Amino acid sequence: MVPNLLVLGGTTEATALCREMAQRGMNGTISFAGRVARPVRQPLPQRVGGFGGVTGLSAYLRTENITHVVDATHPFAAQMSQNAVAACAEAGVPLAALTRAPWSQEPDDLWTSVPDIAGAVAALDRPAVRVMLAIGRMHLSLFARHPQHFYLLRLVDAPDAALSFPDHHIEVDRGPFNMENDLALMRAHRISLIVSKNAGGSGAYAKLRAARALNLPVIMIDRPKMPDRYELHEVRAVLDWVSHATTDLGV
Ligand code: 3Y8
Ligand code: NAP
Repeated sequence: MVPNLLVLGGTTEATALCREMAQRGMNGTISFAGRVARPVRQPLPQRVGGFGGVTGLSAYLRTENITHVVDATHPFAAQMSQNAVAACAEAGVPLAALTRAPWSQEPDDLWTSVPDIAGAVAALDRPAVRVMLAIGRMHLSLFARHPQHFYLLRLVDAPDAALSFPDHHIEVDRGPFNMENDLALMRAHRISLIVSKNAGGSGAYAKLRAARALNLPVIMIDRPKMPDRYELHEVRAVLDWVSHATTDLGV
């Protein structure tokens, strides 16, 4: 049986995997939720939009004759990862997650860890500061509870409606980011506090390097709990798994 992969994408690692698969002439499709207007062009065929829950995903696996699923979604995409575990079990398709280790605090880092986004909102219940809120768009409205702050918001797409923050600046940009730009951004807006998800990987780490250089405190949001699944951390390990998992299927 020739492998035919479904890569659940949306991360730097997913893109790297697709590039390697294309170079090897492997069959596969990368999937996006459709969260942003123009997902980055990928070297494999791509599909955009939800599957329709677990049943939709397991039906997709069958109709598209998917032989392996690689969940290379972001560590905060917990619902997609849960659905992938359930759908692959239902359809009897091998699943591996391509994920990255969480960032750990360096000696000069000034982190305060909070368990989730609500924890980050609660941590902003303080007199006015100038916050770089670099957690995207999906949960912004929760922070409107603290209008006393100035917010530097970094978004992949310009918002289609006015935001309810009285004092904010929107930076429309997509990563991967670099330290020089993030340093300049924090200086230009006189940032005194950063809010970040513990995304891991390299694409979003620049702001933490910049925060360290400027001795700025960071509210670090811990990752949501993930279901038990087979986890890998390197593209090469995924490709090895595909060949072995194929063999395990006896063909
Ligand atoms: C649609 C697909 C690649 C993938 C690149 C990575 C790195 C750059 C850094 C900051 C943090 C944030 C955000 C971020 C980064 C990579 C990676 C990563 C963080 C794209 C992409 C999609 C998304 C969705 C988007 C979320 C948002 C989160 C912006 C593509 C560009 C903040 C996560 O407007 C929205 O609705 C945006 C939604 C989910 C989190 C949120 O809650 O708003 N990612 N990001 C995916 C889909 O439709 O399935 O165009 O490439 C991908 C990338 N974004 O191939 O190089 O691997 O993490 N993405 C966070 O970490 O906090 C920005 O500003 O410092
Ligand atoms: P989520 O909350 O875990 O998933 C919500 C629903 O979105 C899923 O049930 C599924 O809908 C759909 N979905 C999610 N990822 C999908 C994918 N790759 N392909 C097809 N459908 C998908 O997901 P999220 O946190 O909104 O993340 C959405 C996308 O953005 C993912 O690709 C993720 O890798 C990327 N991303 C997220 C973050 C973040 O901070 N959350 C950061 C960077 C990149 P159905 O139930 O209908 O199938």
